[in-house]
Amino acid sequence: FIPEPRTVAIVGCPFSGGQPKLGVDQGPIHLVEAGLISQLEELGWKVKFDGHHQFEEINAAADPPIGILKNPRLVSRVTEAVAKAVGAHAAQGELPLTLGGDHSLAMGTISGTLMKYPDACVVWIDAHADINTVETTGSGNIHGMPVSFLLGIGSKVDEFSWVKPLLKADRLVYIGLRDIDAGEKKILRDNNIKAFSMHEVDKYGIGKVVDMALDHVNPNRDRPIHLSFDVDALDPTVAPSTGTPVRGGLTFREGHYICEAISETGLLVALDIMEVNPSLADPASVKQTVAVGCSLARSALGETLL
Ligand code: EXY
Ligand code: MN
Ligand code: MN
Ligand code: MN
Repeated sequence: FIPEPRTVAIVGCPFSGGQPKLGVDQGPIHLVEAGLISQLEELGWKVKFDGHHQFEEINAAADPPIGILKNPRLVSRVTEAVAKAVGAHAAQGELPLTLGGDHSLAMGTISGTLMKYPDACVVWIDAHADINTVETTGSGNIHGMPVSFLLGIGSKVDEFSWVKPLLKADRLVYIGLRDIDAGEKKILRDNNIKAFSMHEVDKYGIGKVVDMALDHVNPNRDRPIHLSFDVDALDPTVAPSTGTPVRGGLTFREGHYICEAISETGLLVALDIMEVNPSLADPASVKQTVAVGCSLARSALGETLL
């Protein structure tokens, strides 16, 4: 789907409004400063980067909660801008690589991908399902909700009317889950959404899990793939600098294997690296987490071990 010369467009999103911890907005800045652009050029990609996105600011006073949802206007406007940016890069045949920032951004990135590729499937790598609705969210943090908006489940919020329910439940698959709210478990069951938790990773091994995941969303290996990778899917010993770490996660190799296997399909059209928070944990842990974010991106974009 990506014509030669293969071009990756970096969409740097210094945004933290989908959750309460400061610092995740610095994730994209650290990833770029760690040398991500030259690393991707070394893999043979043409890299477009015109600076991190500047988002409109809406102060808290002008953005009171809607129901339980926190920062709703800010999250809506930022993610709508991201959808347009990602959609425009995809329309030009470029592969958008969105650097977060919190995972509410995926409401924008996946909307943008589906504008250009309506039959795309989504592979969501995360400790969490991020599928709470307005009815089920306990926190009101929108980074725990983007998938429900993309699927069009739960009651609608006017502020988010721009999000079209373009994602079908059978075009979505999860790997790495281990911290799912009760309401989310019911949503996954009721909508027949395929999910490979850490239990299945332990049971079958990551190779078989990725095969099964792709067999589900992409049986003929002909649909475009959007890979949305939350670094908290990795074990906290591997990616410590993230806002909602959960023990028992993917190893370094399991995380990279997923990216390599998707790269091998030749079907990747968009990539998100999300939830790197350089203000959490000690400097060595920050450096390690940022380096892992870069190496996941390289693996997804074709870096091989041999
Ligand atoms: N399920 C919890 C909530 O909805 O607040 C935690 C969500 C964490 C989401 C992180 C980004 O993946
Ligand atoms: Mn751009
Ligand atoms: Mn997430
Ligand atoms: Mn997560």
